[in-house]
Amino acid sequence: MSTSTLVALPAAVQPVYDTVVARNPHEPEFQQAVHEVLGSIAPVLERHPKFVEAGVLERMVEPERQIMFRVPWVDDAGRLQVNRGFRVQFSSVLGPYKGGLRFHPSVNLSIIKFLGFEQIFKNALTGQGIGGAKGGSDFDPRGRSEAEIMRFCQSFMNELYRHLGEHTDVPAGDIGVGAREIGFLFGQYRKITNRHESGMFTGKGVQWGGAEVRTEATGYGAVFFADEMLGVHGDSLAGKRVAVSGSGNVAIYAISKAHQLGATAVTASDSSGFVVDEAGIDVDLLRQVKEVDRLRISAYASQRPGARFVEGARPWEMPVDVAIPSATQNELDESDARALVANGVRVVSEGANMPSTPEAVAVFQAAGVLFGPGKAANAGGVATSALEMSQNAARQRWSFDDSEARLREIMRGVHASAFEAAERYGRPGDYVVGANSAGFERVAHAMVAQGVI
Ligand code: NDP
Ligand code: 2IT
Repeated sequence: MSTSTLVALPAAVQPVYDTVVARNPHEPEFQQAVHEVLGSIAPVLERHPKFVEAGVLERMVEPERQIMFRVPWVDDAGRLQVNRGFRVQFSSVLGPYKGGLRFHPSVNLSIIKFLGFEQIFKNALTGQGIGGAKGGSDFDPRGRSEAEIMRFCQSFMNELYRHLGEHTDVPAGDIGVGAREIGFLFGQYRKITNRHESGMFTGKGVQWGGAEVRTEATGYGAVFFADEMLGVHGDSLAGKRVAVSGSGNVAIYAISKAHQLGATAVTASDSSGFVVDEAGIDVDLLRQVKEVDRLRISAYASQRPGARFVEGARPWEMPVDVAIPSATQNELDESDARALVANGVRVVSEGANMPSTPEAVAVFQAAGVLFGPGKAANAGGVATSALEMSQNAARQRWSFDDSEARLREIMRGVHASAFEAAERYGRPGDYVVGANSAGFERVAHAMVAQGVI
């Protein structure tokens, strides 16, 4: 994505964007995320002059606090390694900072800021009391032994712990941070602080303070969101053909729930290529390959009769009714969107954060595709994290079925908020405008009420 290809912003918000670009010149992903929100909210500012008087926008695009730190550790060969750690605490106006940690070699300040910025509005949309944050490291877990991963996590927490706490900042997982890493991170926090403070991390193992359905929640939620969008048109996911990208936490549970609702997910992918399985992706095999054996996605095709591996390509060339991009940012570009539209796609529900480029979103919207942006469609993960925080605070444990029913209800609410705001601002069916406006309104009202902080 280059910023020159972005559509012009309304005059009321352009100066804020210009300042963001001038202040953060080497942060293209952060600029992209800000541009996307600013492109929706000029009518909201017009309706609420107080938001302008209180400088809500100018304050919102500047994180409350940004932490960067050294993470030294020793690998199995006895060599010293140094990584960079990040935590961007973007907004605490609605609750403690909340958002995941990403371990991936591509992580830099721009990526963490884009994710933290998105998180503010996503978390607001859930209706729960959680602020927005993101963190992580450029550490690459791939090919590392379990002992190396543990030492890295311990060193990372040796610095980050001082900025966390159940009423301060509550991380969770994201790319490269799953149950294993959360265990090591939580363990080190407990050791340093001498507190078993369950509510300082979400995504914990269910045997030690974790919540049922948190593991499944993001993928399940993205599928529920697709079903909600179809429901407006008297349709449902049953019988639909679905393309999913990624093969990690979000992808696995999106595929699983799509099957439970009567659809067939025919693809999964990783950064090496994608697999096609016309019979429907076998979730147990996918989990075995990716989460237990930690192999590349091609291993799925070699173990599953009838499946094939397409090297170096993305699943968007497949004819499908529904696409659920669930890998990473900007993984679906304009030509991918054109291919999907030409092949008859009707619904796109973003499991990942900002997977579609702005040009791709424009193609979907011009073609009348039902497009659910990540900050609405993947909000089920963080919403279930907030349920985990509630359970930790009350020292309770809710059942799987009860938790899933709550998730379904939350996704209904997220959809309804985005749908209703889009209508209110004269853009019926535009979930980008709807999600941005509804999330922004909630945050902005709170910022006005709490003064210039
Ligand atoms: P995982 O680490 O479990 O899986 C990530 C998947 O995406 C892998 O298949 C990985 O393939 C692929 N991927 C990662 N980076 C790239 C890249 N640069 N190019 C191509 N493929 C890539 O992460 P999650 O499933 O947790 O996260 C997936 C997306 O969902 C992210 O955008 C994340 O921010 C978002 N998300 C996650 C939530 C959660 O609760 N976990 C909540 C809301 C959103 P490979 O192994 O080859 O790298
Ligand atoms: O992007 C996201 O919403 C997440 N990675 C989950 C954050 C959380 O705190 O559960």
